[in-house]
Amino acid sequence: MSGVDWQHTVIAVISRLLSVGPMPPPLQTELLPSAALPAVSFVAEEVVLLRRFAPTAALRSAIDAIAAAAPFRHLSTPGGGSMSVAMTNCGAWGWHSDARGYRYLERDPGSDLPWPAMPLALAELAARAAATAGFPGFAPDCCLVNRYAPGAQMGTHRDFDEHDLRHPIVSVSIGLPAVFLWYGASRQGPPTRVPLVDGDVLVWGGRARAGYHGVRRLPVRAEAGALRYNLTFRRAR
Ligand code: MD3
Ligand code: FE
Repeated sequence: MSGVDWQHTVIAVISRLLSVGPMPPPLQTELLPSAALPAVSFVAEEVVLLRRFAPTAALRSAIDAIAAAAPFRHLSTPGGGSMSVAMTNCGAWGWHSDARGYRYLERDPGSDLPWPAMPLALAELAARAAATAGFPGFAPDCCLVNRYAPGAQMGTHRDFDEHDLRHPIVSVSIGLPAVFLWYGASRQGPPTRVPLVDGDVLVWGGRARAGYHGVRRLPVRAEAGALRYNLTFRRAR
């Protein structure tokens, strides 16, 4: 990574910490070979990508333990469909969708038990990622676990079921690669396509927190049994 790239990153993170000055122009990360990617880069203003930041072998064990207590489910949408992504949660609050709408619940409706506690190592990883991206003091109370089989996708949407949108969101990609689609303030026009691989972490804060986004359909042909998981750490309340 060049000295100029580092200056760019350091100035941008410090300027956000101090809340002064404009953000730098986005880096064209899609155009660079992955070996040349800086550890911290900007997909857009206030969307920070931390390449290979997360230790995913340990996270897979954590996901297995969460799913043993609160099994993955394909939730229903208010419109009557079924989501291609299977979901579960850990933490004090869990995101849920059914015919009545989208909301956060303290118990898993599948079992009526509280969601499994968020492992301290997960909360610490999310806080460390947020701080690295320039959002110190993040204390998530929800980790939504998304499971993508080949052919699964997440349509364009915004996340606004959380109480206070000033808190950032931290997302961790695990397993099969996927293409994250970033539309920003309007869902019109072509999105920024961000290829995500195992261990990549994205942090959204500030105005980006309210942006439109989605995940492109995973290719149907994949190695048998291969899956993608995404952890999204949120402050729901
Ligand atoms: C950007 N998940 O769970 S990363 C979601 O990869 C979701 O599973 C995707 O979108 C996934 O809602 C994308 C997470 C993400 C979550 C919330 C956001 C990205 C966000 C809120 C604002 C902007
Ligand atoms: Fe989302």
